[in-house]
Amino acid sequence: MRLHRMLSLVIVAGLLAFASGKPCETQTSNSELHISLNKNLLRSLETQEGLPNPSVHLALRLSNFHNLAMESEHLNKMKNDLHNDIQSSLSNSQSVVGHLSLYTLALKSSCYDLNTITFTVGERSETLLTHLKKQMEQEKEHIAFSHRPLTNYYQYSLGVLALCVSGIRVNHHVSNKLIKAAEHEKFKQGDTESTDTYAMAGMALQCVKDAGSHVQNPAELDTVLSKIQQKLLASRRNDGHIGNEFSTGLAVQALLAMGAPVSECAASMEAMRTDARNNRYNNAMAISQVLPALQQKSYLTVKSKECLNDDDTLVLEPIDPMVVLPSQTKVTVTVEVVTSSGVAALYSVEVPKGSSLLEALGLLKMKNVGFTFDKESSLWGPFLSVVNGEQARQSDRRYWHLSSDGTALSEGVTDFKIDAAQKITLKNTIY
Ligand code: B12
Repeated sequence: MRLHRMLSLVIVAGLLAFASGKPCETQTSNSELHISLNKNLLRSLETQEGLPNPSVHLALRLSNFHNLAMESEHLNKMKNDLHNDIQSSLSNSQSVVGHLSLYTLALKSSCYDLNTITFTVGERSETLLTHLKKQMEQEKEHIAFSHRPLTNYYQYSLGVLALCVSGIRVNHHVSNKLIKAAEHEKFKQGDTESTDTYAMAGMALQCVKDAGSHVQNPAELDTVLSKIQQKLLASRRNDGHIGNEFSTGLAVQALLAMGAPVSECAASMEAMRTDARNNRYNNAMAISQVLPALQQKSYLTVKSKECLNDDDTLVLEPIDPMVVLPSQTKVTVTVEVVTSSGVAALYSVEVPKGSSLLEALGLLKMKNVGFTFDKESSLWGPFLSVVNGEQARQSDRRYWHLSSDGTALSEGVTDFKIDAAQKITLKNTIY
């Protein structure tokens, strides 16, 4: 009889836990894998060239494990180097909504007092959040005028999210533009839908809903949140990835934030764990979007972050520097360049098997056959911006699209490795 009562209690407790909607929970502990990804992120702080990456900081702070000394050193670097970089962009009237938002989220994840962070542009000194609000106003005006943000809807969503988790009431005209864009399916990258953008918009709008902020039409907000959830689930492939392996982290974060049931995330979590074990996530930026999801967190959790009793157990063991000698085996890469006017040129170069595409392009350039290129740095690494003297950049709404034997690459020039003979196409594309 007592056993029976106990069993009933267990079942009721189980049902309650289920009903209370702890979404996407996984039974088994995967701490070891998480620690290994976390250590790789920490190592990236030591090896990363260029600006300190706020997305990496955010992921480090959201993790269950920490090396507090390294995190605080990184925080200081951001407050100097990233801060100065943003300040000079602001002085040049550039839209840097994405960087401003990630910087805000990173500071907030370290429980830093945002009101003490200011930028001086011209003679005026204003807080970070004031600048972010102003930049979002400009983005909103640009959407009203030309039906697209100055940057893109991914960054626009980051802006809404960063303001919202910082406790700022997002102007309802600003959130409304995002609601309308999701409703009218404006989140495209070329002709394909951008899963990453749906995910970021989902987190942003969920935050607006949770904050109880004034929106023009609350029912419309609910409808659009379900639509985003459906979009994400509809982009789930048979192998569990949502979109591709690099959007799955953000997509799971968004589903978590929106309270999807367990069954809807388990396969995607497993797909990311398999990717991680197969070293698919080499890029620190990729890890920074995946690790929070694997630890069942989302960027929304920044809102309630308290920074009390943080673990401080992560220690980086020194690793022997591995000298990787170029492979003796050579493979032939054909490079096709298609300019904006549609003119195509073909080149060919032999490269050691396993070279990155960047190395291959470098070797081709050295052959002096008329092929040249240039790149710009970004949080994901080098972005190919000029080929044969022709620029394709954000300001022109063009980019050099990369594909191999007709299939679009899912990585950039440094991460994509040449393992077999193939034809790489660089096509100046409008978006
Ligand atoms: C918008 C976007 C684009 C736009 C950017 C311009 C714009 N204003 O809209 C365009 C269409 C140009 C673009 C192009 C590409 N993209 Co893209 N892009 C994104 C997206 C959705 C948001 C980026 C952003 O604004 N971040 C916010 C700001 C604050 O960060 P940021 O680093 O300063 O942003 C700049 C860079 O990210 C850069 N950028 C955009 N994409 C890529 C890709 C690579 C490899 C690099 C190095 C830089 C880069 O453009 C951003 C704006 O200036 C991300 C999604 C994500 N999860 O991050 C994918 C994403 C970064 N892109 C991706 C890819 C694969 C590409 C392409 C390689 C696709 C292709 N086959 O050609 C090309 C880049 C080719 C090149 N020339 O080097 C992948 C990268 C995965 C990886 N492991 O490297 C992502 C994660 C999408 C995905 N899930 O597959 N992209």
